[in-house]
Amino acid sequence: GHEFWDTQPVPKIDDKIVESGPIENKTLEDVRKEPLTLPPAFEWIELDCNKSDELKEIYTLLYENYVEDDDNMFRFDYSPEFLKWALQPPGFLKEWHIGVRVVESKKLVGFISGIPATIRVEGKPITMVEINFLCVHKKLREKRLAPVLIKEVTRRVNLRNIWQAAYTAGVVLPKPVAICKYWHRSIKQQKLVEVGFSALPPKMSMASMVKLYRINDEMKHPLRPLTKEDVPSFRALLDEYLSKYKIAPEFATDEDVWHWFETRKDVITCYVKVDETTKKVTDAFSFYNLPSTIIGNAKHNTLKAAFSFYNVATTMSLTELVGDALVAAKKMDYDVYNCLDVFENSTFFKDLKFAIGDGDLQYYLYNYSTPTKKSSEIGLVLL
Ligand code: MYA
Ligand code: JJ1
Repeated sequence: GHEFWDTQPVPKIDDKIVESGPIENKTLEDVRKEPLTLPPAFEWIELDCNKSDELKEIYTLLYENYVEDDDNMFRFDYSPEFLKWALQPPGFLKEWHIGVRVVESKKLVGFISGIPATIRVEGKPITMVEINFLCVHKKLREKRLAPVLIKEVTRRVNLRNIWQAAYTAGVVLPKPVAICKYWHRSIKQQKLVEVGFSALPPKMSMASMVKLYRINDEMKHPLRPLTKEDVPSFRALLDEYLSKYKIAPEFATDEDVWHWFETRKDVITCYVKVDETTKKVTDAFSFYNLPSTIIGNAKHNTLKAAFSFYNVATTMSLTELVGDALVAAKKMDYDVYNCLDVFENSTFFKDLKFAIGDGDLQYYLYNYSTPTKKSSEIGLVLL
């Protein structure tokens, strides 16, 4: 049983869902006006990502306590600049960047965040919050602090008259709308083997492995970084492309697109191909930078990973486009390129020599039931 999740407006694990819509309908009057009660040693705070010391506190909590792989060999290391980008899109609310401090020491021991987003579910745009970076300090685990953080963010979102959320997690909860797999493309073979990210196949030498995974030095197509001038046509391309998927974001303004796709060093990379005569964007790849701390390795401290974000191909195959993304990632010194089996991504895994990972990513909606989706019907990537 799920003591907490059983009380929430989410489908039960074995519900068979045939129609789409909200699970419950509430109004502002139903929403509690005071913050949830924390145990007396703790207090609620709002974190301001524009203050470098507060941003650094979030960074440090996550650096030491956030998501690890199943064997506790790697832990995500989201940089402060990345967190600022992820938490401050147009229309963000500081009141949704929620921390829990120890009253006496002022130490940050819990965090959860929300950002506003419009998500289309089977074509219908729904105003939602995207929840991410839920984290409880390792020393305070399994004390039911996570449900309090989740209820407090829910309350603050509800107070803004928003009743649905989207989130992803590596764990299975009631009830995934889709179960997706991570796939990985090796770039720096030797290092990946040395840190235990990949195993050298039994009958293979390092030299033949390096040869197998060789990547060109130059891109095959004339792609260059996205500029502000490209944004209106890129937004149109993206919007048209995303409308094919059963769950996908709506980038409502040029400002949104520029926020999410402007190249920011060590955060996000976005390259486009522009038609010479019409000046319209016809193709684009993007990936974000999410390194992991390598836990307890004498030789290497961090694994540099690029994560596939949004890719749209119209004048070349998706395989060729992502092939060029791999060229860019190699040039930028990444060790590995990671990708979910969302979108049409499964169509290029074999040709581009991806291998399946040992991690799943479950997609969830809060207070919205809709039939279970295949991973290829998902058009949403959360950070
Ligand atoms: S996913 C990333 C989550 N973070 C990590 O994995 C980092 C490392 N782990 C930790 O920091 C802790 O283990 C966490 C749990 C904080 C995850 N999502 O306090 P507890 C349920 C939702 O005793 P702890 C991301 O950020 C668990 O099933 N629920 O446990 C998206 C149990 O409930 P139940 C989770 O280990 C987050 C209860 O918590 C998760 O100390 C989306 C136990 O609580 C999880 N990842 O802390 C959040 N893990 O008894 C939901 C465990 O019922 C948002 N649990 O089984 C919902 C929408 C809200 C907004 C709505 C607005 C309309
Ligand atoms: O990165 C992941 N797995 C890797 C490393 C495994 C280390 C041992 N557990 C992996 N490697 C094998 C593939 C290899 C690739 C190169 C070529 C040869 C083969 O499988 C996994 C994903 O697969 N990552 C995680 O488990 C991290 C957590 C994922 C859940 C994220 C939840 C985020 C929530 C945000 O809201």
